[in-house]
Amino acid sequence: MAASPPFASLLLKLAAASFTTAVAFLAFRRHLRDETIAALRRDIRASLLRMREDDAADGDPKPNRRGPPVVVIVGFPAHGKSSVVNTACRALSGEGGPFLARAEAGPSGPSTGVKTRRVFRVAVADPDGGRKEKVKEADGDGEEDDGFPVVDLVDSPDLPEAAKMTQADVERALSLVSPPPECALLVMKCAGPHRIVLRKLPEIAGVVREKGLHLVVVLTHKNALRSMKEAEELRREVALRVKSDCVYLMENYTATGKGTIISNPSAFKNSFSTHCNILAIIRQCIEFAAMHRTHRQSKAKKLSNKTLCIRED
Ligand SMILES: Nc1nc2c(ncn2[C@@H]2O[C@H](COP(=O)(O)OP(=O)(O)OP(=O)(O)O)[C@@H](O)[C@H]2O)c(=O)[nH]1
Ligand SMILES: [Mg+2]
Repeated sequence: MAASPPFASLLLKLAAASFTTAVAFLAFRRHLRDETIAALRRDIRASLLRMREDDAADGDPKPNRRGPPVVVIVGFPAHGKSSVVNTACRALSGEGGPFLARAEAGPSGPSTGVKTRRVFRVAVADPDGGRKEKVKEADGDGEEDDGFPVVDLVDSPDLPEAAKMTQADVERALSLVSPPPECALLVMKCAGPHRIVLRKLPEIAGVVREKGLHLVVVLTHKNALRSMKEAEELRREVALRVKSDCVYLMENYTATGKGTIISNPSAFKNSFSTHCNILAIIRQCIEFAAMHRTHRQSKAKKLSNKTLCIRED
C-alpha cells in the first residue's frame, strides 16, 4: 500500500532530521578529536619550551647546555622500534597524506633492520599556528633547531633475542647513546609468543633504573589482540613486571599497511587512537626527561656546594 502524501512528507522530514543530526554528531566528534590531539601537542611544546628556558637560565656556557631531551628507544629485534620513531614523527609534526618513513623499518619476522644508533630530531608542530615543522637526522652535538621545540628520538640497535639477552646487553644499548639518554622507551610487541620477553622485563627495567632513568613501555601490534580484556590483562602483567604504570598499547603506522605510497597514496588515514597514544607516550617521556634533568642539576649543585664548604674549611 502506498503511503499517503502527508505521511510520506513526515517520513522525509524525519529522515532529513536524522541525517542532519548524524552529520552534526560526526562533525562534533571530529572537532573533539582534533582538539584532543592539539591539546597533547600543546602540552608537549610547552614542556619542551620550559626545558629550554630552564637550560638557558642555568647560566652554563653553551658547551655544557643539554639541548633537546634525549629519549632512547630500546627493544628486542623486529618488535617495532623504528616504526615507533616513524609514528612519532608523523604525529608530532602533524603530517597528513601518504605515509613517510624516516627510520628504516624492516620486514616482519627476523630482524634485518638498522644495526647502528640513529638520532632523529623531531620538531613539534604548533597546533595553533603555521606548519613550520620538520624532522631531521641529528648530528648529536646538542645544537638546538633554530626556534623549534624539538625532541631527540634515538633508534638504538636492538637487544639480542630474549633468550640470549643479558644485563650487559641492556647496559651497552643505553651507554652507546651520546649525549646520554634522559628517558628510556622500551618497545615490545603484543603479537606472537611473548612469555620469554615478559620474563626479561624486570631485568631490563632494573638496568634502566640503575642508570637513573625512568622507563616507559609501549606494546606495539595492538590490533593483533583479540579483545579489550586480553589487552588489559597484558598491560597489567607488563606494568607489574616493570613496576611502572607507564605502559601503553599502540598500533604503529607502517609502510606495509593499506594506503602507503605504493599501494594507494590517498588512502593513508591518520588514526585517532594511534595519534593519541604516541603523543601521550612522548609527553610522558619528555616529562620524565625533565625530571631527570632537574634531579641531575640539583645533585650537581649540592656537590659543588659541598666542594666549596670543604675549600672554605
Ligand atoms: N601490524 C603491525 N606491524 C608493525 C607494528 N610495528 C611494527 N610493525 C611491523 O613489524 C616489522 C618490524 O618493525 P620495525 O619497526 O622494523 O622493528 P624494529 O624493532 O625496528 O626492528 P629491527 O631494527 O630490525 O630490530 C615491520 O614490518 C613493521 O611494519 C604494529 O604496531 N603493527
Ligand atoms: Mg629498527
